Amino acid sequence: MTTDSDAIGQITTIERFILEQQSSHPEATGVLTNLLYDLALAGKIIASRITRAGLVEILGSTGEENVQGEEVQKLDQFADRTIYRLNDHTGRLAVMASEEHADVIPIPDRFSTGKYVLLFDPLDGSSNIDYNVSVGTVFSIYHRKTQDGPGTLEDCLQVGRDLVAAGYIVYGSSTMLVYSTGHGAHGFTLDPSVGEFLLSHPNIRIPETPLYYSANQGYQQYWSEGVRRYTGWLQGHDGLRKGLSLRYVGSLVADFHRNLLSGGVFYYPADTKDPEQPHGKLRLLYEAIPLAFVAEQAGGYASDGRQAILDVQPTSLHQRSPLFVGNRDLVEKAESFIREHG
Ligand code: AHM
Ligand code: MG
Repeated sequence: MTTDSDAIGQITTIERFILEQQSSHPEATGVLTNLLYDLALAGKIIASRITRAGLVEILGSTGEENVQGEEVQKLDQFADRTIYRLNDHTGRLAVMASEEHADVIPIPDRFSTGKYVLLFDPLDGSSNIDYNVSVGTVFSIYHRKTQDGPGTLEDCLQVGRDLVAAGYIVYGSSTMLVYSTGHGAHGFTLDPSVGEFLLSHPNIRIPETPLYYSANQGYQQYWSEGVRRYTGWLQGHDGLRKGLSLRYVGSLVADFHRNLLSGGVFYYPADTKDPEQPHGKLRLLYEAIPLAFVAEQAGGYASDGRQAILDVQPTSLHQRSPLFVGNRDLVEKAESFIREHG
């Protein structure tokens, strides 16, 4: 990671940073600024609930009331509902879509619609919660394509190159928010004592010398010849270079975030283990595209093995895609192994 030395020593809240970025765009109306700020607020609310996750059995289980008299929801439902409720009434959005919902989420009739579209995975990797392992929220923002009225599916199925902003919040040993509006990728760490995200990683650049590769090698038998050979290459089997170390959390945001800061590649390839999911597990709209955007903004690259993720035209809301993301040269190497060996 490289940082702007100028910024070190200064304390910049995410609110100030977003406002300063807006001031370099005189045409900006502030709507995007407020939308991003509310996503940061969602992150704080979700983070505070996650830190109490282990107390669920003490405080009450799902469907019951906890000691504060609140209904205890599953955390992914809680995260989904939090993001929805912060955004349904603001007049900024035409429509939303979430990994937790089969269809697009309309803005209720009683509220006005706006010019942006918000897509999100409210709590990715939530199966890790029970083990106190990091999870994340991923979000993408587009301009609506339809002119006015309620937003539609067409507004949600946009190519990643048209993104206005994207980012994620990782709930780890600290809570961090990383986002980009197409002017670099910037990271903020939540100071829980004051409840503010503070700029900690300005202008993130993926280090040129990578440290890690990340994939679920337990599924290697289901991978194509090209992906298996690529894995051998990452491990240094050709003897030309030192192999990379393996790190795999099994929580996409955490795996992506580590490799963004350390250099490396994450991949979840197409596999044959589930004939219903020939394109692998990860969702193009909610996971692959937003992380591809952040990766490119940090000097990296993301591919489905054949083409840039950001160039793929989505055709359905919950479409799955293979994903290779990280240092550009490592991802391009995956493409070349797949071109040659399938
Ligand atoms: P989810 O959206 O149901 O949480 O699943 C996505 C998660 C990712 O966070 C992670 O990269 C992947 O599933 C791990 O899958 P696997 O257990 O097959 O390695
Ligand atoms: Mg997910």
